[in-house]
Amino acid sequence: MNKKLNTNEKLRNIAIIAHVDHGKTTLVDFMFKQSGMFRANQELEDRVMDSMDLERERGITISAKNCSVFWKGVKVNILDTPGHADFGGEVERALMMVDGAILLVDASEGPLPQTRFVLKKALESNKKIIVVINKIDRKDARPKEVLNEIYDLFIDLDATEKQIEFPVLYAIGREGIAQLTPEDRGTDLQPLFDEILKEIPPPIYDVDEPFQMLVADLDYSDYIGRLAIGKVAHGSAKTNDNLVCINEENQTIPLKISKLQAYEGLSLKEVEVAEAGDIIVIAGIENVHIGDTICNQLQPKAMKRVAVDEPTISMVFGINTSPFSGKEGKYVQSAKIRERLYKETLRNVALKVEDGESKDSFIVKGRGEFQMAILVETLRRDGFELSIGRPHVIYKHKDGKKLEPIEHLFVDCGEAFIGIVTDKLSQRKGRMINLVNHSTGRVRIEFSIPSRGLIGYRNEFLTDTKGTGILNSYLQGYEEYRGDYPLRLTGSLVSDRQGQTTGYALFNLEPRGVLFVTPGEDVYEGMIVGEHNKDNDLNVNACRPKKLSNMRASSKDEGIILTPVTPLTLERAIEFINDDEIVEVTPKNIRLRKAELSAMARYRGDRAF
Ligand SMILES: Nc1nc2c(ncn2[C@@H]2O[C@H](COP(=O)(O)OP(=O)(O)OP(=O)(O)O)[C@@H](O)[C@H]2O)c(=O)[nH]1
Ligand SMILES: [Mg+2]
Repeated sequence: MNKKLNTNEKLRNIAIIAHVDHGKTTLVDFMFKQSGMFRANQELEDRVMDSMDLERERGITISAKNCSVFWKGVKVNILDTPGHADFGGEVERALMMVDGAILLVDASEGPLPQTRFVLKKALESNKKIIVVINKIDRKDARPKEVLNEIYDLFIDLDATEKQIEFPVLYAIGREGIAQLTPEDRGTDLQPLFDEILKEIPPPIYDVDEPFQMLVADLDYSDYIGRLAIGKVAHGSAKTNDNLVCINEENQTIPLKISKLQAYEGLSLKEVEVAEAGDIIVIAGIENVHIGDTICNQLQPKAMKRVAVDEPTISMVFGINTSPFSGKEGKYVQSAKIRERLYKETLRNVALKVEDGESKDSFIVKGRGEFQMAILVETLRRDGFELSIGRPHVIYKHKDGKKLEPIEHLFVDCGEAFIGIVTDKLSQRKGRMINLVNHSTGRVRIEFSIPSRGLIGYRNEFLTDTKGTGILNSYLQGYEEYRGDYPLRLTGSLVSDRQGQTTGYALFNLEPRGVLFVTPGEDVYEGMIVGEHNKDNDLNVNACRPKKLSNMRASSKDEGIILTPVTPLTLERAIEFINDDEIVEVTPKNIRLRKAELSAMARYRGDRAF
């Protein structure tokens, strides 16, 4: 083929990738501040890219976001990505748009499971990597060893010789400093910016090709409708241009660009012309999906669709069928929930939604229970009421065998906890593959364990290790099903009636287990009010009043001191429930309940969900 390739020297597109909390968003803050995008006296919030409410509250990045800075006359588009394993789909999506990546590694923690995942994705798509060993200000920083571990990781991932010759920088992201050796005393991020301009290739395009762009992200604006985001592969486009969109079925759908935007700093700016290599936002098409190609009408040519990793867990979402349904939320109908869930899949490549067995239920598939919890939390804040079932892993079948997803799990904990951790993980079909004792009082243990064994384990692990243990895992692949084990060793305390809880009743229930409710809460028959400390369910009366006198309201039992109740978070609720239980979610409350509410029907063995 006769290709006339050219490069756009005025542009660089990079993604920042790392394990969770290694400092990506903080580094982007300082890249902003130092590139002069902000006036000297302008206040910039910390972790400005974490703009969603949930991100700010939890201090983590959930969705990948784009921004741009100018350095020495070159526009650098920066994509900040999440480091939590459940949002790995966002990283895959971000990598579709860039020519290189900054791999950030904590100078003390070294490469962790998600470092491996993101690096693997970046190497597979042949991105140029700049390694930045970050947080060298930490007292326990060990930059030289960490660098060796990074080399080992590259080798382990079968990097080519060229890929292994990566440039390395050392940084204190939180102070906006990068330097070429660990010993230097840097003052700013100039070495990092210079390295980006030098090492990350400018976007390459074919001068003879007309406009072509792979849709890597979608957004929505109430004013201009659906927005398609991607890097212009070849050619250029102007507002009002007539183009086509090629979808997965290879159909071409005509479109007219109603608005063209590009990233400038933190916001979008309308542009006349989109040039080759830039990351742009196109308005003017309603029916567009991630992976589609937007291109010229006369020579429509689809780009290769990027395959992203398959979801590993599934959960049933349904309407709220509790006696309190419709009291606390704005949206309760299945049509609304359905519409909202399908809309979410347009934005999130790692999420799949299917209609469920009944018209009021939907099967949502994703990468982990945390991703699910975040989705449910988002819906809840939007005013939805819904019910959700226990997460299940997605099995595969091959040659008549049932295969299940297996994780490689890294446990870091105090020596004293080796026993309990190993014990619990082997109950869940985990196999120990390595144990390293650093002689510092802490150990690192590696396990190979079915993904289903980790559902519901994280909370237990934190309790078992007194809050000091660290758990990390990555999906290793599929293996033959390792057999059943009991899901939860405890039963539930289930309310046998509708009413309001009393301190008196709860006080008397305390010896039976751990309670989830406080006095004065509305409960209904079939609602779970606590975890039973035996393995069976127990129907209880949580509303029993103390002998009533005229003087005292039944829910105010003076003189009773109850053990404080830890508020139920969504994650805890999702991890807790058994197969015959569901979580009721409303904007105001999270309740646990039996799927079948009637104690009589449960006794007879009827099935409701
Ligand atoms: N000691 C030290 N701490 C840092 C440095 N940079 C960031 N941190 C801290 O590390 C924590 C995580 O920072 P973030 O920037 O949110 O990390 P992230 O990689 O964006 O996290 P996710 O997006 O959730 O994956 C914060 O508490 C930062 O203050 C650094 O250079 N030194
Ligand atoms: Mg972040």
